[in-house]
Amino acid sequence: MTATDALIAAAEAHSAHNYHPLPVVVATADGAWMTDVEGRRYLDLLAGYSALNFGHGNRRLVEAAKAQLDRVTLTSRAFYHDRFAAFCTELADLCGMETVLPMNTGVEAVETAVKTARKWGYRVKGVPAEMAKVVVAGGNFHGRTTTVISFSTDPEARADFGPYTPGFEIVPYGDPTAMRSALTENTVAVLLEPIQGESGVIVPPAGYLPEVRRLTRERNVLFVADEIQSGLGRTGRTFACEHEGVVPDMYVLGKALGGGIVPVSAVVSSEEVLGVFRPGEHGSTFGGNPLACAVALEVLAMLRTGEYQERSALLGERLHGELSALSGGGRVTAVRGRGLWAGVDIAPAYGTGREVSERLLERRVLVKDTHGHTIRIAPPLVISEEDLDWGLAQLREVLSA
Ligand code: IF1
Repeated sequence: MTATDALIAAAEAHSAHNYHPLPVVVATADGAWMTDVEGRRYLDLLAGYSALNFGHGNRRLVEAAKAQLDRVTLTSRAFYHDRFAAFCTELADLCGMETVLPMNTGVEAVETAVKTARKWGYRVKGVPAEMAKVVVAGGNFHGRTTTVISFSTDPEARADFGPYTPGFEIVPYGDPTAMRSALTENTVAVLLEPIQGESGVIVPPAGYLPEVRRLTRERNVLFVADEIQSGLGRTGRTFACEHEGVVPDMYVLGKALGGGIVPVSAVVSSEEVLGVFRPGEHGSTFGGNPLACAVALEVLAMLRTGEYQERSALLGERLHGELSALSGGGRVTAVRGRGLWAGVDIAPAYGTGREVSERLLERRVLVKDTHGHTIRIAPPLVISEEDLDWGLAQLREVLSA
């Protein structure tokens, strides 16, 4: 029995089976590469679902974390700490907004956004108590808490977790007419991914996001953009909304904000919106902790120059150019995405997304399948051109075998 087999068997024996991982056991990682317990190196084209935009073991981020580890790592929000003001100021500045509420995981930030919108609805918009509605899109993925899966349209994410939280309307993604019809005087927010990740990297029709922006402004409804996966350089811009010239009322951020080192998430909005909170009305043990702020401050410094966004845009052209060439051969039925982010639909006759992922694993390339016949490609933004080309060559080989 190899070390890989032994470690997989032990993991499966003592953990809930809420995942079906590929049979690889990672031991170390650096940049765009991970090394398994047998010493085999793999090109990481998943990057922790965009939590690793800056690559594994990014020196600037590791140094920032190490320095903070020897200072203070947790104070709770019962006290201030000396990284907190800079984190909030710099993050608000990156977003072009005023106020930050820090949390840890993405879904906590989504829950915070829903609570904020509801409270704003009651205290500012004047929606009658308990009547607030939030409009979401079919095919959404915003996390896995009970409230958030209450408005999921994915049976796997939702089944047998009821009773579900009320107060959500689901409309088809990309349909402005349906969006317009769904907005009522009790609607407090529209919550959308600017590009739907889990659904298969679904880019909405041009003009959709600007129309949602227009409608929500016209009807005094908060436009909440979940940029947890699409944001922070992934699509070639700081935020995916920028591709359509849209600025939402609220950004929901996570994943790469923590540099792939610590969970860091946040809701960023105006003082009018986030000013609805009074002390004691919301919080989190680890939200905005010194270690999280130290790492996130370095992430923000790296994003401020725009170099990672430009790199994602440039390498994204290479990625989509190659994928479009592949889609001519009949094995790939569709390619979607922006920047260094793509969803690739595999022709059912050829295989499932899982089967393609397993064949790529044999060639030392790691991707993730989703919804049967789609694979998602999201390399660290630091991937070299030659590594990207090599990874795509393996995909070409797998699809032409
Ligand atoms: C898993 C999916 C991706 C997200 C958006 C909020 C969250 C996520 C747009 C919640 C998280 C993660 C969850 C992770 C796999 C991954 C994922 F397949 F689940 F859907 F990326 F597409 N908004 N997405 O993508 O953030 O609480 O997880 O920090 O659950 O396996 P979180």
